[in-house]
Amino acid sequence: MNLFQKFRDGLRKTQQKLSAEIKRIITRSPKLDPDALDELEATLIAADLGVGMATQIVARVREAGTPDVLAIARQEIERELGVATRELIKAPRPPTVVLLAGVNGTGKTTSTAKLAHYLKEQGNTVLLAACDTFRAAAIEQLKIWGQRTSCEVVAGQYGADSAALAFDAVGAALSRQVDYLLIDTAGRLHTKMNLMEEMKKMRRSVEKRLAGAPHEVLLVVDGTTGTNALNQAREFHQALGVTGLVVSKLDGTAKGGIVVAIARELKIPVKFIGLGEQLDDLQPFDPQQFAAALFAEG
Ligand SMILES: Nc1nc2c(ncn2[C@@H]2O[C@H](COP(=O)(O)OP(=O)(O)OP(=O)(O)O)[C@@H](O)[C@H]2O)c(=O)[nH]1
Ligand SMILES: [Mg+2]
Repeated sequence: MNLFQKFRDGLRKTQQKLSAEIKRIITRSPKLDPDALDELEATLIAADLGVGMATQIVARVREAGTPDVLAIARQEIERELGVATRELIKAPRPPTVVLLAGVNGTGKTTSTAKLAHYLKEQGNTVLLAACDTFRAAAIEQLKIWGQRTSCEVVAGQYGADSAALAFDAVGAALSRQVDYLLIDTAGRLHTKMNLMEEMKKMRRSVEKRLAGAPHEVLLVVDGTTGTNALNQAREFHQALGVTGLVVSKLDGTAKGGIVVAIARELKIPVKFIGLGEQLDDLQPFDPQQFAAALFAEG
């Protein structure tokens, strides 16, 4: 399946809702009178594209005076987000260390596994670190993913110091000469200062073991939580210096436009999007393909 088809399938809920609503608006008012344009704006906002993006699309539709809303929306999104795929940062010398962070249940562990799968498909060796030593069964969960992806997992005991474990995991990645080390961490609310401090400590301890690491700090946000994801991203970024976002669970929502709002409002690139629960459901974010899939006919 090509990337467009994957995006298309994963974003089906959002796409179908947008397409049906837009069709209804145009059928009722082919010349798009002011009421219809207001309705169009509300429809775009309801898909979580953000007020700014929605206003911009509606302004262009008004100017153009054509009912080809889908094409205009695609163009505007592409223009806003650019066309390039955002690649994962690679260390000048292996291992590349990737730290995954986020609030509880956003999809960190699953995304860690999917990312391992993605990197292995490209011929890399990958080591996983189970630095969620807090939640019951978190270590076993990552070990199962390790088996499924044929990746070794560095793990400790529950209650162990996650910063010390991350330090050791970097050491293991160095001595085993793997290409990538992916560090799964415990879910934490961005408003809980002590937990954010713990995360900062983990970051520092990774850097202490290997200068320049972590090369990527990926924040995993749940795409179904709408604008909450934006607030989380701001807080985590301030504390940790987030280098990229993973927006998960876009297959489970009709509000997939949130990716556009996030990419537009934060100066942090969306690197991957999660479109399902299987290993190959994490896709590099390609704004052009995304826009085409979101505003497709039918
Ligand atoms: N539909 C769908 N489900 C997803 C996606 N990503 C993760 N999930 C599901 O979301 C649930 C939580 O995923 P986890 O990876 O355990 O989340 P987590 O952030 O590690 O959770 P904690 O470690 O408890 O904070 C699981 O049931 C996953 O299968 C996705 O892209 N689409
Ligand atoms: Mg987890």
